[in-house]
Amino acid sequence: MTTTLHKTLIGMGSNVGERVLTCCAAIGQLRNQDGIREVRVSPFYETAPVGVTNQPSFINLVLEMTTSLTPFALLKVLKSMEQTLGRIPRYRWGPRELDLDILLYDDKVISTDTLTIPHPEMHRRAFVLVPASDIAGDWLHPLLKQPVRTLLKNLSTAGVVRYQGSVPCV
Ligand code: PH2
Ligand code: MG
Ligand code: MG
Repeated sequence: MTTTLHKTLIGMGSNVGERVLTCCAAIGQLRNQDGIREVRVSPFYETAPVGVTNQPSFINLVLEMTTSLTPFALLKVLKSMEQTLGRIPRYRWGPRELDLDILLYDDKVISTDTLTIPHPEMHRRAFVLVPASDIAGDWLHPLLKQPVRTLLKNLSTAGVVRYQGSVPCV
């Protein structure tokens, strides 16, 4: 049987607990996940909180992966991984142990209550576009029709710096 493989870009963030270790654990689990392969990992960044600004700074990175999962099956896997790795439900844009968002999935456009692709905020967020440009700069945003690296040129990258500590994965 043949399987159709898709390319997807995932955003990862953490600002509670052992941020780097949690991200590394998530990367390890994704590499072992049925239906996911070829996980490419961006550099890790330390980023100032956006939206709700009185919370700790984040670790942010992105992953480019190949998957046989549909967008909704992938969403289910990511949400369950957030829980397994200790995410406690809080308010919107608040602190979180682990956040895994589907940013792009092939050139698909999806708009439902539970899932919106492309991620509706990605083109406004330097903490997404800086790591995304590192590993997927050519990827065309299917609505804005511009590559990720061009979208980044419209943004300030203040508050997004390479993480200086050690990263015990990748
Ligand atoms: N995620 C948010 C809100 N604000 N700020 C940074 N720096 N990094 C994030 O991942 C982040 C945020 C909600 O998803
Ligand atoms: Mg998010
Ligand atoms: Mg999320």
